[in-house]
Amino acid sequence: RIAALACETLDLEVSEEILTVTISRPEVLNALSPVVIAELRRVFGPLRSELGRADETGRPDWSIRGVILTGAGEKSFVAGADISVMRGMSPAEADAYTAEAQELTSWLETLPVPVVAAVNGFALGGGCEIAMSCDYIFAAETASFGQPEVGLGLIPGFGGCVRLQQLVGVAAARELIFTGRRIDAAEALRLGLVLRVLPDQAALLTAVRESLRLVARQSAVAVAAAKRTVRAAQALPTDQGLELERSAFTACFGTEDMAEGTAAFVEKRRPAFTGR
Ligand code: CO8
Repeated sequence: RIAALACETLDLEVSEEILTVTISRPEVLNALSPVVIAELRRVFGPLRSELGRADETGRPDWSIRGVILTGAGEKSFVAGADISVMRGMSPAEADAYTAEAQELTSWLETLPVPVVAAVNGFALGGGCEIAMSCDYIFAAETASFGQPEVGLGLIPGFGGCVRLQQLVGVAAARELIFTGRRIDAAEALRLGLVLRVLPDQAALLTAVRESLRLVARQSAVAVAAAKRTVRAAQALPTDQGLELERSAFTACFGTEDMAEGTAAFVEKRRPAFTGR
């Protein structure tokens, strides 16, 4: 149903339980206009509330086990917010635009399945920021990253001041944001912004798909609980994080998947998970 959504700026494809969302405005290096943000919201809003939800028979919807977010073409992932549109905005319009965009990044973080950014080229400004709201980033060797907003008289407004320091530490985040300089994939890997670098776009998409195929073999309900717990723990002191983890861990003992996964281990067979 998601793949059938008609979008002007997104290509949607579902294959082997993996949804690929390709931001496609190649003429402006896939810059994020308000239309792109609105269309991403139309995809991820419903997906967030539907995935994992049980139907009348109690069967949860795990028809999508992972999402790939990428950009069309080889040159760019996303070259930031659309500067031509943004420059005409009033402060009130900019506030509404950023509120919608920021909420979208929270949706990506709270989607009950992993979202992986496949960064094929430029990931600048809002492009770097949307990638950082994914669970992890794989990049092609030709990718580059940066927060160039200060060169436009702006600051990162799509989560960059918050998430970049979580990934690379506060000093590196400050230096990148204050200078606006671009870094290549190798430096992004060294800093911890990127998890893996692949030689080209084809290898990149294969590697991301492989990672999500591995996820799809695990218990969906356990992966969702793990994603939820890791995110919540980021904002908590250690003791409270441990408490939260314990209660999420204990809750797994009430799932069919825990009974199945542990039985399969003892019986030396592959588990047949139902996601319940
Ligand atoms: N917005 C609008 N148009 C763009 C953008 C952009 N962000 N990036 C590129 N384009 C357009 C260019 O204007 C050009 O159009 P045209 O052919 O009509 O002249 C076309 O894309 C191709 O770009 P270039 O000719 O510039 O290609 P180059 O290879 O020479 O350069 C660069 C590529 C280095 C990526 C260069 O285009 C560039 O610097 N782009 C802008 C990068 C940038 O500053 N991004 C940050 C924007 S601000 C931001 O993201 C704030 C986020 C916070 C709010 C988010 C809410 C969603």
